[in-house]
Amino acid sequence: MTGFWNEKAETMSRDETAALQLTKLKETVSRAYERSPFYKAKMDAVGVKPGDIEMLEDIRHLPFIDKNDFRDQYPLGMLCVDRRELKEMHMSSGSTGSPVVMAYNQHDLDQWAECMARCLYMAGLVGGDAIQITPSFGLFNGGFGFYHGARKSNMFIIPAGAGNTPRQIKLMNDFGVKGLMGVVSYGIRIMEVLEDQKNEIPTLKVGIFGAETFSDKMREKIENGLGIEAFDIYGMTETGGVSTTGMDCHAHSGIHMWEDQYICEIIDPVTSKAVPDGEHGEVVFTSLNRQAIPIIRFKTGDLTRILTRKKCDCGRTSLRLDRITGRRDDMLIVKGVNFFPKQVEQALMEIPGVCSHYQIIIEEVDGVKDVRINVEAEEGVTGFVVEKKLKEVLGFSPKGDVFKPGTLPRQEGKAVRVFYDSGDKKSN
Ligand code: DLL
Repeated sequence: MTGFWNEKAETMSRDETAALQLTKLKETVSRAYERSPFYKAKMDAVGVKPGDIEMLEDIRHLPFIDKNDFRDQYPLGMLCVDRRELKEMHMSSGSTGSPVVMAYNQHDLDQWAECMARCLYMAGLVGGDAIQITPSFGLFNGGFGFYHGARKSNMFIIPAGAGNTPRQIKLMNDFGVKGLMGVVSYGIRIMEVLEDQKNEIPTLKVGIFGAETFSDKMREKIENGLGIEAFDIYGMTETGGVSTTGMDCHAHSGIHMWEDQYICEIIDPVTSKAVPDGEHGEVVFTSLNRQAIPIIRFKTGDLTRILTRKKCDCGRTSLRLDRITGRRDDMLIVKGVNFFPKQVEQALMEIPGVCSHYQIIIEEVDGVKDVRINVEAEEGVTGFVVEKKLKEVLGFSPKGDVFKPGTLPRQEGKAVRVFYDSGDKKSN
């Protein structure tokens, strides 16, 4: 399908984008400074005033914020509008500390719906199509994010929420669902149950997944298992939720960032200095069109790179981000080798007969760390095969244990892949 949800916004020239960003940046910084004691104190501490923003590059003089600021300002310390204007809130708890809250006035809900509507249209879903939303409807932004965008796009919404996979499959078949929305691990779950049932969903054409990293191989597996084209949707509580920071198009050559809505910078996670396009680093977002809780230079913790600022084959002109490698705090260091869970996944998925569920166990004996990989696989796949493949990819040999399909534990919501032998677990 060709065309755009918002042609003007999605195809503007680089110069037009830059001009719009500068105007919106000045507005956002002024509003934040005038209305939020939090932002005023932040800017005063580094001696920057809104009037100092004269060109886009001046963004580099503004201070960063991060998750800790959100936590310290719990519940509504960062608010820039009257509390009585608020219409909705979402919250992420993460694994540690106070929760992160994002609040919305009507303008912000409209902005969220606009970002999602662009994503849905980009995936080939149009008004009247039946879509099933499987992330939970609650404080997690996933369920409602898809909902607001699908309402704006006039779709037929099946708000299934999380869990009860056999019922999800029945609903998709009974109502002729064309688009499935979910966190990546739930896409995998549906695929497994379909396989067990020797069932299929003939009407299903499109899957939109995110909230977790997934390797290209895993994407391929999901596409084949569900008979769909899978899209990688990005977003987070702090930017305003799923879809706000973009999705890939049919060309699957990077995530189209909505640049009229956000400025994206990539910085070195250690020095916080900007890195050139193409180099990996931490993603930093500044919102340009959000009122209740704008974000200015929010360090996401997510690692990736800017692939290109060139026009895409689809006609969109926004910069494209590479798919997310992992979070800064997900990087594992074992025997001097740094790696991300996604690399382990990519390697495992290349072994014929290996299924989609795995665990990375970090064991520590006498202060020395080691890794064990538990993976589900068909008969015939041995621990030796797994170890050999991982050695090729990681450069050292973790122990590999093979389990029968369906025997490793599953979680609802985002999957937990990394476990520590003390019994702690770390989500990724
Ligand atoms: O996970 C929003 C979402 C819901 C996205 C449903 C896609 C689908 P949070 O719970 O605040 O919000 O978690 C945000 O999840 O900083 C990334 O680390 C990770 N994440 C989100 N999308 C992707 C993705 C939702 N497409 C955090 N690929 C972010 C990899 C992702 N990681």
